[in-house]
Amino acid sequence: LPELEMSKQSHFISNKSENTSKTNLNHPVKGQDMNLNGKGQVQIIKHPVESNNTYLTKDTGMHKVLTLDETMSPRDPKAPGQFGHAAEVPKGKETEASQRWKEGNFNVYLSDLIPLDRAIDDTRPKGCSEQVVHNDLPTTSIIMCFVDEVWSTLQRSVHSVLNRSPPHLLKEIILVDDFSTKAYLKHYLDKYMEKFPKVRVLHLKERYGLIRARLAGANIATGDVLTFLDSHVECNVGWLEPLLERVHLNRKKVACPVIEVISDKDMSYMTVDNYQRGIFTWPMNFGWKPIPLEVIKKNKIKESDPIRCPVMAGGLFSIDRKYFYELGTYDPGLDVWGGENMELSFKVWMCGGEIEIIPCSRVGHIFRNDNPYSFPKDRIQTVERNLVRVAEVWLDEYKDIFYGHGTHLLMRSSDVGDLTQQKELRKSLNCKTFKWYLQNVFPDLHAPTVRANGVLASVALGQCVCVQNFTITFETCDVFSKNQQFSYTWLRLIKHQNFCIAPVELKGILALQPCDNKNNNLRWLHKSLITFQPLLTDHFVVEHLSQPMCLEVDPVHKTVRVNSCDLTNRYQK
Ligand code: LR7
Ligand code: MN
Repeated sequence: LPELEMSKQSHFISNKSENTSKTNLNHPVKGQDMNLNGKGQVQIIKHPVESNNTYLTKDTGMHKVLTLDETMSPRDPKAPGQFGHAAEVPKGKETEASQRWKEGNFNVYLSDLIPLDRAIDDTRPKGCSEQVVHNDLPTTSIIMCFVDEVWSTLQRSVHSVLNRSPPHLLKEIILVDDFSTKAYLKHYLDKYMEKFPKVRVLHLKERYGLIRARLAGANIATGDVLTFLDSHVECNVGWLEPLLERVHLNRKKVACPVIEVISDKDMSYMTVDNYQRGIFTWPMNFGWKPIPLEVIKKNKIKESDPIRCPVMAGGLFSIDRKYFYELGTYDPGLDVWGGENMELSFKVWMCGGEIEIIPCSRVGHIFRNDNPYSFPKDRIQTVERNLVRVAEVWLDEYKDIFYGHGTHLLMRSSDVGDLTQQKELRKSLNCKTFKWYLQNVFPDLHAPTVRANGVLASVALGQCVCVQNFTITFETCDVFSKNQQFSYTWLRLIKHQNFCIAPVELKGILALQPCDNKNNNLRWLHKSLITFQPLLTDHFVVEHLSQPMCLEVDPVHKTVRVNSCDLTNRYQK
């Protein structure tokens, strides 16, 4: 994360017009006291667009992206945190600051200290300020939901949208209060936001969780495009038009800004590396992965070019409102937090859309180590349950990879709710398979449908397990022999065709049973035991998952049995 630099102001459209007759006055008159929390006035920017629309009537039907940011010459350039710099807790206030950390799991004290409308550096890559967009872009509704968000942080999020979005494109900001407990959100929020005609507040009567809260916001939205944001963000200059431009070009594009980092410790605004794709690793953990340098070079990808992403981070994106509903929105069965970004990403790609990161659009987000609000049920179980719903609906035969990577294995049978509607939806939308997604959208994901394929060789016998007439015996190893072929599945079954090795002995011979993914009794662990005895290094055993029993060669009958695990026993290797 490179050190922040003060940016040049040359390419910002500054508002020299003093014309005050306006129809689209979302902002209170300059000079009116907005200081409701004692931290100095908020600078309310009057955009040239409001008084002068001539820039929209160029012959080309296009105009240069509007940056509309007077906060680059802020009222108080010396204020702490200004220009996105790190702020410091004053001497003697350290205890207070550390006590207040838990209000939001970040430095709440500093958030209260820095201006609500502070300037941040223009971190857009080269070329962005010169980019042109259509004059007839769609309007957008901003939807921000929150539960017990820190007041100054919520205000700053709203002001950054108001100050840095072209007013004619900003239809409304919908604040969805997800049944917060804090008094200021119950009583004070509405009063403060009344001053901004475009801001609407929706108080939910019970805790909906972020997924259903977003849906409640979407249901009352009137803009052409829905733009979802977290409630602890700062939108950077020119952030909105590049997102709307993509949706305008193709209504099935879902556009995400680059998410930059607002430090939880000192509130500094830090830019991030370019060329990052949103990806996931098993078991469906979201992450970032850089595009390899040779790919960038070969394809002459510019820093400002949109980046197609297998998945989105989740919190910040623009989507055509009607398209969002055509897709069936989110699975409303997802609870509280987590997994919804995977769900929407798979749905978009597999059902004909695209997900892109737009480098010319940048929004800062406070990254925290822990959720600052409580979960109605256990947090981990909530997220896992959501992910299981996603896996069951979207992953097809690949879902076992997901199950095989986590503790999800045992979650499976537990209640994840009814999925018929979601499965029907997928059918009625005629969505493509997960296999298609892997081949076309995320080819670099390692996704073999089984853990391993091959033979089961006994070190002691120097022979391989083979299946003849439904009995298990040994013969000379032959990797091409069909009878010796086994696969070891993600659900830990040892599978030969449709039969699996079971820890049950019939007449001294280990049984083969029809495979059943739900049968815990069929699961085995392929364990590599590293010991300090040279002969035993890489001693592989096959241990039953729930009983402490290992597969063992019965040399007399030339078959396999189970016995208590014994590291020194060569017949178990
Ligand atoms: O019950 C809830 N009700 C809510 O309204 C729980 C949360 N919320 C609100 C909350 O106040 C916040 O504004 O929902 C928003 C997101 O919650 P966070 O900020 O606790 O989530 P996060 O930033 O830790 O996590 C990311 O993953 C989430 C998974 O469900 C959501 O998709 C978040 O929007 C998402 N955030 C981002 O994508 C920002 C970048 C993070 C990364 C990578
Ligand atoms: Mn967040």
